[in-house]
Amino acid sequence: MNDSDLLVAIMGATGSGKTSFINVASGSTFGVGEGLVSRTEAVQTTHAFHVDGRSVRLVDTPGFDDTTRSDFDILRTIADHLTSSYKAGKSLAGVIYIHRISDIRMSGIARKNFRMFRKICGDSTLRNVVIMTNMWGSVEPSIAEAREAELASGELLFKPVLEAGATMLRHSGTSESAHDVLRHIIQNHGGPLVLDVVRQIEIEHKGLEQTDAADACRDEMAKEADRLHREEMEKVQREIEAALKQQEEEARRRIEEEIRRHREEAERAEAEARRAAEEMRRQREELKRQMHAAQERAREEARRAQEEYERQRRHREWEARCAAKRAEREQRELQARIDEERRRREQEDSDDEGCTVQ
Ligand SMILES: Nc1nc2c(ncn2[C@@H]2O[C@H](COP(=O)(O)OP(=O)(O)O)[C@@H](O)[C@H]2O)c(=O)[nH]1
Ligand SMILES: [Mg+2]
Repeated sequence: MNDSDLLVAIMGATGSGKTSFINVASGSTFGVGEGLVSRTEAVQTTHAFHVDGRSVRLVDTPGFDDTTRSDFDILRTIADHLTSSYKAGKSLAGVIYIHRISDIRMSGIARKNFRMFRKICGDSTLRNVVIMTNMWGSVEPSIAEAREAELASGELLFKPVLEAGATMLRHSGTSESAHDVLRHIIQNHGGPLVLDVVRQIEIEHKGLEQTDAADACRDEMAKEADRLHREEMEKVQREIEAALKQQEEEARRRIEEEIRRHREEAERAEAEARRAAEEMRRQREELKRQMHAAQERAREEARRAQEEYERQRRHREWEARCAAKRAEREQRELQARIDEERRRREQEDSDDEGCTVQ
């Protein structure tokens, strides 16, 4: 590497398009990530290429959202590289921070990357920092322009760095556009930039842990721990609520089941009572019917007995009449025999008077 090469560091979240920008600007073929999937990235520097007759090299840096490394590891990787370059006398001409204009809003990861970028650079170097927006082709131009204006005016977004000397530029995706951005940095180059993290380590002789960037890193990690803790607490809370809800649900189901059982029992008892009443009514009807039949039978029997009695009475009367007639006849016969006997005696007596006893 030639000492007169201008180094430009490219920073931004993973997936923001750092490597793509570097490839299109320098003709390199560094590996480009797929979407937002985080890849373990190292710091890598391109070969030298020319912009407006100046020899430029671009430094690709990992974003602070690597899934396999801590933010502190990433900071160490970047800081080690930058301090080595500084010690080797290589001149950092500027820094490009990339932000996707296609993002609907600035995500937590994007904000974290921006905060880390600010602490790594510090305020004094902002005069040659470019906030570069890309992916303009993915958004309706009017929407993208409105977003750009919002990013440039937001107190928590890019406004403070723009006010402190940084410039906001667009990258359309072509090498021309990439060179325009680099041209701005070259033209603005007024001597080597010593980033805060490098100054604190190499000039103030602080350990990496004592740098502002390390502080920011700890803040970020604390925030992350806080977020995870909050998420964990929210998850526990949700689980408790879900468990309570389930308990309530089960209690409600039990009560409903109890009510249903009671209702069924009541309905059964009611049906039973209805059946018993019906049975009683039926038995009463039957009894009435039987009583009626018995009365009928008794009346019939009485009628028959009366008839029988009448018949027997008539029969006895007839017998009595017969007996009376017979008795009358026998009396007459007896009277006749008596009369006969009397006549016969009188005859005999008269006969006896006519004849003398000898
Ligand atoms: N549409 C569009 N996609 C881009 C652009 N730059 C990068 N990408 C895509 O964004 C994804 C991440 O890009 P990459 O360069 O790996 O991002 P890095 O993680 O910051 O290095 C890849 O799928 C790229 O193809 C761009 O200017 N326009
Ligand atoms: Mg990359």
